[in-house]
Amino acid sequence: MQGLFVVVEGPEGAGKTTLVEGLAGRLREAGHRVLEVREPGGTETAEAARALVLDPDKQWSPAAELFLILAARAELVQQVIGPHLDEGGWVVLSDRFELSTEAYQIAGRGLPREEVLAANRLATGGLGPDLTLVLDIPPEIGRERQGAQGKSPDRMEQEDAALHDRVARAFREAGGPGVVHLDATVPAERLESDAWEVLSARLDGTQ
Ligand code: T5A
Repeated sequence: MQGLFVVVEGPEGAGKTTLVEGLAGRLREAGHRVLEVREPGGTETAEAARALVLDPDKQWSPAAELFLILAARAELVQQVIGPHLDEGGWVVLSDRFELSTEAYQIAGRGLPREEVLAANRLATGGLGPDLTLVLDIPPEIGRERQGAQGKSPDRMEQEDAALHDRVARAFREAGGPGVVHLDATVPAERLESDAWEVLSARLDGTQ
């Protein structure tokens, strides 16, 4: 089997991290080698960029925010994701990737699409997911779930509801090769089994 790059995407509090953990467990039980990463993050320098970009006490222009995220992505792809996929046999599961840039920096912040996509290509060297699972959820339900966790909001979570509505719409309308939408308003166990159905079919090569 060649390496398979799978990304879980969606608005804040949609259940991405919970789903990535659940799918990683199922994949390991099925005998697959799995690498779990999150974006931004996944290397020492990418985690440093994440801390800067999500720090609620810092202010960044939209372009500076983009470049911090892409700096983190370039490191993660070059140092971690690329080498694992090159080895073959690995399933890489990422909590967010480039669709988040389309949703937050292009739809949310209003940065110009073509320039952002070109900069992203430079950061990734053209590497993109084979399968993107988009968790569909109204932003207010995601916010409620996050609120119930009692964590203090990061810089993105403090943005106004209008930005999060644009982000959520971009995720809802996302399409193209390898993009599959899942209803994330259902209980976590149900979402995991729906996602597993899609992923295992992809692994079997039947989709
Ligand atoms: N960013 C990122 C950009 O702006 N551009 C980019 O290009 C990239 C890559 C990253 C931030 O960076 C920004 C976007 C983000 O603001 P993050 O922590 O990865 O931050 O993203 P969040 O969405 O903030 O992560 P969360 O951890 O808050 O949300 P998750 O991962 O979607 O949700 P999860 O699994 O942690 O679950 C949240 C709560 O809901 C419960 C869980 O138990 C938990 O309490 N839950 C459910 N409850 C009911 N039903 C279900 N199905 C549930 N699934 C989980």
